[in-house]
Amino acid sequence: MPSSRSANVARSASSRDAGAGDDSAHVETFARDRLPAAEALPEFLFELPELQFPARLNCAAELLDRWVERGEGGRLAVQGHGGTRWTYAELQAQANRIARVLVEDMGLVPGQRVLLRGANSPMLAASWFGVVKAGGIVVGTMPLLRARELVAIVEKAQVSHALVDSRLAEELDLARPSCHTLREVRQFGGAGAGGANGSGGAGGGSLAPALETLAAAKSATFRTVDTAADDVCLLAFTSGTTGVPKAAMHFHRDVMAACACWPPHVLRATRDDVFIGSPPLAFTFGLGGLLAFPLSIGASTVLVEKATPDVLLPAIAQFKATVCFTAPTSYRAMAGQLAKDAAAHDLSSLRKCVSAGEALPAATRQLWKGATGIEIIDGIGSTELFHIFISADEAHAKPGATGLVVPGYRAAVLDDEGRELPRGQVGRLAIKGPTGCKYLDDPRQASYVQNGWNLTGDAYLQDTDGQFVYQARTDDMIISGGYNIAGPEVESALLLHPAVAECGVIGRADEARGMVVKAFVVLRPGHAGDAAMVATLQEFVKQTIAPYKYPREIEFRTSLPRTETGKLQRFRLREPA
Ligand code: 3UK
Repeated sequence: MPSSRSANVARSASSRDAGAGDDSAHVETFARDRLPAAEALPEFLFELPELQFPARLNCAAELLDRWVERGEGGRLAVQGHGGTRWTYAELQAQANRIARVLVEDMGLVPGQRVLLRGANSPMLAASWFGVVKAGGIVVGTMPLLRARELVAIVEKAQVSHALVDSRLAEELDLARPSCHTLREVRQFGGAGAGGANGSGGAGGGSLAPALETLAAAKSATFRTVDTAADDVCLLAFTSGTTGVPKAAMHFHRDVMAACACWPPHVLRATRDDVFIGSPPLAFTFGLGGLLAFPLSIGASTVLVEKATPDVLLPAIAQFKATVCFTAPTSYRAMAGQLAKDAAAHDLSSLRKCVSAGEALPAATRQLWKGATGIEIIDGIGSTELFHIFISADEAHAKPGATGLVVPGYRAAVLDDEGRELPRGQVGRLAIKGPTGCKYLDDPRQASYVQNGWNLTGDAYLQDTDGQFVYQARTDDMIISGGYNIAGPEVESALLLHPAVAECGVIGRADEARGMVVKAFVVLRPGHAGDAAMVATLQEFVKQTIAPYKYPREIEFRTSLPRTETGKLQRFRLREPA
């Protein structure tokens, strides 16, 4: 640890009421010291009775230990590739062993940041709980991140420890020379994992024994560190497009608050449900939907690696999954595959489907319903607020709208001066609730949080039914010839045309009109991207929505740039080809 940091820790430890692990000799207050100042925080609402949290709370104890203590340890908790099936007791035992490796072999002290890296798997889930049980702070990383992005994360979070799936170790190995705070790295899932020597597999330069080998030698018991409800347990990095990444801090309480709001009020899953889906556990959409939410009700989860649509469909059938979490484009692609061969996959177990990450086009909702009979539960969430705050269950689903505010939260549409707009008018979406934005030491806190509201950066309107209707990211509104045009509305119109597989709409700078609406279109197989198709699609949009919104330019592509979380990267479409 650099000496400047030690000095800082010493100073803050004496000046602060240490939260985590009062029973431990030493605690790092790095995260606590870098919380936004009180006046920069959003207003927090804890009105619901289920949001009355005790002062001491460790979310791993709530989500995992509790079931074993209650005699439910024999219930199935998590499944994965290669036949892994762990009960709550088995998952707890593995997490306990990993916590012991972290503390006894790797010297972890509560409050230190532990980088986790791996595709979704039972071992990644056990590692997540191992860190949180030991009072550490999880720093999740998206599987596709490159060395330079990992360096930025390690620096920002002052990461000292890492647990890495050996198949993703290479980029971290490349990053290592620039990661001065990173002292202890162990790999899991390698060829030697669980064996006697266990070098940790592929990643060069790693001589430490594999995590599984170290864990196997430990006792399966571990006393979960007694943390404060407002100790940080997670740093969730936002998928920002430029510059220094932002780290959204989440308390133990935030994880449990998320479990208490959207899941019981909108999703309404039961303890017999089998959850499955695609979002990585490094993304809070995945962490909630595929780990915290199922375990909060004693249900089970299937952690599938790289759950692209062609992997997810057979996995739903194989595991008889009942609740699915994925992004709109994934539902669209899966519906396309089912249209080709409906009998190829037995989806009869599936009963609830959740979409988030970007707006769900009405056409995609319709296609999925046609293919499966299931009405998708759409929901908007964010990394800053941990999970979904506006959503609609099957009965309230309204094509083209995101839904109603989730119990526990308040939502408003504000004008540029921060005044609430009447229904029907487009403005900035503003949210308050039990969770809220707390960036780690970041001036950008002041743009996300204003006057106690979390401003998500989305342009929305509230319709006469109270439903919130997404327009666009506020930066993505297209202003053309004096009109405001929301790209996603034009995309939704294009997606209704049978020749369109995928599309993205942006504003291209234009001398005469300020911006012109430009569409990038991926056609379904068997259609030609020629001048006739351009004219056909333009005419189709004019017949579907107000004609001035039609795309004056259409460019055909074979694919569109997307993030790992399924979001269209509009900024990349704006770059000159
Ligand atoms: C957009 C949506 C319209 C919107 C997320 C569920 O996506 C999540 O978090 P991110 O921080 O992005 C947040 C932004 O994504 N968005 C997400 N869902 C929708 N837009 N309709 C939707 N249903 O711009 C929002 O501000 O990556 C989603 C749960 C947890 C999450 N972190």
